[in-house]
Amino acid sequence: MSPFLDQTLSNSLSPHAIKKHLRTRWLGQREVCCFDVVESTNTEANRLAREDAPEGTLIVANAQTKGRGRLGRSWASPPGSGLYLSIILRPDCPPNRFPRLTLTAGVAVASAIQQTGVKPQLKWPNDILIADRKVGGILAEAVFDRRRIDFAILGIGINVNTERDELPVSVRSLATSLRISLGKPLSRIYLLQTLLHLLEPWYESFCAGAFETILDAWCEFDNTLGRVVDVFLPERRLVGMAEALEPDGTLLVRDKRGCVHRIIAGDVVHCRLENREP
Ligand code: BT5
Repeated sequence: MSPFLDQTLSNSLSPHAIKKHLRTRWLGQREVCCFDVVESTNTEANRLAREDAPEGTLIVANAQTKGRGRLGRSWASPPGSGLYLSIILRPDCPPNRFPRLTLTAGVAVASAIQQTGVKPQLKWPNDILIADRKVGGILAEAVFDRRRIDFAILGIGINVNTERDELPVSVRSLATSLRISLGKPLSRIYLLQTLLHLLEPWYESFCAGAFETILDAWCEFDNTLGRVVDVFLPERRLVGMAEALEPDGTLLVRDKRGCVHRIIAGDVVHCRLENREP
């Protein structure tokens, strides 16, 4: 039987259960904090990072009451069914490399999901999709000092055993879960351990500046390039063709007049996904 289907582990999110059989060298091997309910694991991680928690500290919750997405949006985090985690990272690199962390984490999340037997895709910059529906998201936040990243919080949410009716009506038509896709419940613990095991070397590549390899892996899961996208920028909206990624992960979008725009932090919607029926 696939260890992903081992139901004896599925709901025991404790430090002991997470560390048992965890095959990483350092990620999740030091401090692990498990909460039954928390507002947001990213908020907890931020607090712990300011108290000098070491790199690799892992914060996991069974449920979040104020799970956060990007740009003030929320992340629905029903109890017991999803993975909601944050990792404290202290990469020794300049602030302009920070956006690459989201793409790096995307590769690890997609690779972990692929091992369950479904085919994940990545939507630039932070969405994990299955058959065009969102199964997970990444929220990377950082505190910078003048020249370096002081610390980064890598927040990851995955709908694992989530049923459609556990999600708010507003996201149901665009969302899915591993259980919905596979037709079977999965072990959250084993998925978490697999994710940490895959993330550790990808993060080390990020720290070593090996972004070309990371981007190549990202492109294997790419679901954005070649599509018409709607980009919500702080001051305007841009519709165009997602043409390419620059070596630093910046998205190039060509508008209908032929002008190419470099998108560093925008909000991309794939046009053909709007107005989907549940
Ligand atoms: C994200 O934001 O996708 C990042 C989500 C990160 C969540 C993790 S959970 C652990 C850690 N602690 C936190 O507080 N957050 C992180 P964004 O790209 O802004 O997408 C948010 C949008 O996704 C929402 O506006 C909804 O449309 C949709 N959404 C919300 N909850 C969802 C869910 N459970 N499944 C699928 N889509 C969802």
